Amino acid sequence: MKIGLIGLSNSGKTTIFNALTKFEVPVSTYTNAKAKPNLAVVPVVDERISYLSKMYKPKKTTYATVEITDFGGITEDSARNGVFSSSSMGLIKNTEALALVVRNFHDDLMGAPTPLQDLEQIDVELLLSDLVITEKRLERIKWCYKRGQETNTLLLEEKTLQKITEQLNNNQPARDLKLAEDEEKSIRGFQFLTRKPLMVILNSDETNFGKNQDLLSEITSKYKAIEFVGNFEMELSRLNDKEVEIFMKDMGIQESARDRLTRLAYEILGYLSFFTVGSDEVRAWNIYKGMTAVEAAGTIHTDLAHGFIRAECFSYDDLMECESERKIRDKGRFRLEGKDYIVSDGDILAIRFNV
Ligand SMILES: Nc1nc2c(ncn2[C@@H]2O[C@H](COP(=O)(O)OP(=O)(O)OP(=O)(O)O)[C@@H](O)[C@H]2O)c(=O)[nH]1
Ligand SMILES: [Mg+2]
Repeated sequence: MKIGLIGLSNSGKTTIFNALTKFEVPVSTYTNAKAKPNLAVVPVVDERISYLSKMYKPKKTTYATVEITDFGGITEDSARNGVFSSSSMGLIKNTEALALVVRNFHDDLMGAPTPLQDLEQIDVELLLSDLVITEKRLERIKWCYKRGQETNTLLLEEKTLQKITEQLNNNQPARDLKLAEDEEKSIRGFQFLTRKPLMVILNSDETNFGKNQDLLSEITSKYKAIEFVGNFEMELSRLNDKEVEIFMKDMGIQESARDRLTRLAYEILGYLSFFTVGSDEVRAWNIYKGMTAVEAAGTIHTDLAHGFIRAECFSYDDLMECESERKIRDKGRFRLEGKDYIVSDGDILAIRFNV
């Protein structure tokens, strides 16, 4: 799972990146536009995996991972000059979801926070950035037509890009546009920013954290959102577990920043986890909700999908209840599932296949 942290300059992206990753990238009030994005891969802490690992005692335990990238700030009018530098743009295209960091703390240089205006500004910049792409490409397609290259593929791409352009011109993100499968395919290469799933991170101050219900409900009328207290949570990542627990309770934080972020990311991406277990490895895998057993097999290895025979399956909850695989069988909770079985969150799968 790959998530990109974006937002206006000085909204606290790097601070939150540090809180999420326990990295210690320097934060500063002076934006360095040339700064390279920061990148970290962190495990998704899932107590189910920890438990399975205790039970199966495998040689190796593999958690699912989140790749977090902290991009440079978006500045006013940056869409026309490129919201992101071309090297950042390459990285951002690879992210699956965007986490938009919005400043909700007083800053000596920037003054009082204006989260709703900031949110609107980023929205506009992202829309414009996509519009620049559609317009450039549409011009290019026209040029191809003039040279007699009027293929069906190009016609379809043109039609789709026109739809997107219209959507963006109406101030609507491309993600809200329903596209047919072939239309979707025709524009896949562009990775429009407003087509990526988006969440908002309201980055609040120690003094106002937890007291922003009105603001949050206004934001959540449009986006999925969570509130962080960036500076504080960055400091937490430098303390030991016992201290962290006390400080979090003090601030009224239920779960670590990383856990809150990954939970929301699973939700906006429509992800679920299934597990594979054994004496070699206990491992968590992410797939989209609605994926079938054969698709799940394919995420493990393409050979497993090609040679798929069946999936042997039981649920984590059944294992908790029955306490052993044998009792699961005794109780008739052990299932044999075919290709089209829709995998559920917490399924434990063993794929049988022919090579
Ligand atoms: N009071 C307060 N200050 C914060 C918080 N988060 C970040 N800051 C401060 O805001 C300034 C900018 O923080 P960064 O994390 O560097 O912001 P950024 O979004 O990465 O900035 P750019 O990379 O320049 O776009 C620093 O001085 C931080 O200490 C917060 O939650 N509360
Ligand atoms: Mg930064």
